[in-house]
Amino acid sequence: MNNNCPPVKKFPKEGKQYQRLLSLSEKFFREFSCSPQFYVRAPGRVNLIGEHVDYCGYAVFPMAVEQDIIIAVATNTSGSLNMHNIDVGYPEFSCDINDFEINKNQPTWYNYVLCGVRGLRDEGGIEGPLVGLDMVVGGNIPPSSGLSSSSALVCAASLAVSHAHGLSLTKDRLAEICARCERHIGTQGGGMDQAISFLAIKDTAKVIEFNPLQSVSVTLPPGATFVVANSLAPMNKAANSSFNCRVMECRLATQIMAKNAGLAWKEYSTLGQLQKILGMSLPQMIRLVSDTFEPRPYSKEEICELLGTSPEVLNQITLSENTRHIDHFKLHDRALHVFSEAHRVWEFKRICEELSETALEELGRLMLESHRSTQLLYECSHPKLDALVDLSQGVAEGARLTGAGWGGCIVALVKEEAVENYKKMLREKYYNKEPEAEGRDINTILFSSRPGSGACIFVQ
Ligand code: ADP
Ligand code: NG1
Ligand code: MG
Repeated sequence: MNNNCPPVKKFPKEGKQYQRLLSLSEKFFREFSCSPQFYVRAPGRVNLIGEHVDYCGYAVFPMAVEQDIIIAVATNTSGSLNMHNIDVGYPEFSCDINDFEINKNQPTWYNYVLCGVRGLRDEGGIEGPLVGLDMVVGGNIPPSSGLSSSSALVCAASLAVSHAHGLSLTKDRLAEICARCERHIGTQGGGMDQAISFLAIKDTAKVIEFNPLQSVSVTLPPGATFVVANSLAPMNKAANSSFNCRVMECRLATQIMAKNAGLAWKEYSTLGQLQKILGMSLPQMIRLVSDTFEPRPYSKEEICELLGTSPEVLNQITLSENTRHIDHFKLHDRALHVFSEAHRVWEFKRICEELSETALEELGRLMLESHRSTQLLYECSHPKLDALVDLSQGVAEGARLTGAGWGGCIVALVKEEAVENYKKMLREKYYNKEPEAEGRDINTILFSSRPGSGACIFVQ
């Protein structure tokens, strides 16, 4: 193993992590009558800025959170994959590790594990059949909240398969394989979640670029605290077509602009690819969007006319299975969001590096602009997320939805000395009035987050 591979760490001797590993080990013994051979851990993430741009080929700015998925693992000789979960809400599941189907219409928890296993089976370079695995999964990332619990589960599962087969895959390679894995469950995401889960380094956020995957650590300004607040409106991305519809709207905008530029439109699928070939700056792309599209929805027939193609070809070349039924697409607003958000990511990085006296205010302003763009142009916010962002104004430096949206969490930038006051304000004005918060431990739904470390393996 080298430094580029997920580190193998000694089983901790005390602390919260130790307690969690211990309870996984005990449950493992109860279910399988033996001890786990090793444990894998993959963290969730909070994206600070750069939303819905990764699948368009643009850089994002996430940091790993402390919360994670841990899986206790041992090989078996039966060739089966047996999964249990510490949380009894996730029922046990078994299948043949070399012969299973992933049901796209059913985003049940074990399907995410299967996505990770499938990714390694297809691309890990394992010769012959996979060895059977027994697993107990335990996680503390709030699910369906935009903190990427699903990808943490996928990444942990693939790391389990990789370690069980003695592979030495680098973090980059694992991130690339896992970025494609979740597509087996239907979501056409871009790779941010998997990249940060493997590449995160404690105490720094990362700017991550794609095609090829590259990342640089960025130190956040001193005194900047990022507070995550869960709106408690859940959103399972794989359960409907809203997420993929946005991916397709960006793809359709790309193809129409490519066609207008005299390019072979079928060869272009991301706005980033198009920008590159046109050799234009982001502000120029923003102007091109306004010159090309009107802010109204375009019907599928009209899009076919603009591309000079038929609905059948569009279904086949452009649209995902779960977006073929959609008859209207917004192109202007979606593309405008992507290009302006991509620009904000570089601005955010520049401000972190230049560290002027007004850095926190400037970062906060970008975060608020980003939120308004997701709310008004990308239409992926939720009234509860908007309420949290509005409440944050004046107390936090800025706030925005994080992750895919349509529910889930916001992230707020708060000056260190204002954090207690900010949390108190949200407790009084939001959580005390929110029925879903009743009986919940407030520390699991409203918490400050420091940049955490990336995926690893624990051995005893
Ligand atoms: P997000 O990635 O934003 O948290 P998703 O909707 O993409 O939300 O994924 C959430 C799904 O991930 C859950 O419905 C569940 O199937 C799975 N999941 C999350 N945490 C766990 C866990 N601790 N154990 C098993 N499955 C989990
Ligand atoms: P979450 O928040 O985990 O649903 C999704 C995508 C990301 C990215 C963000 C929006 C997956 C696995 N994740 O994240 O790639 O596109 O939305 O910025 O599809
Ligand atoms: Mg997810």
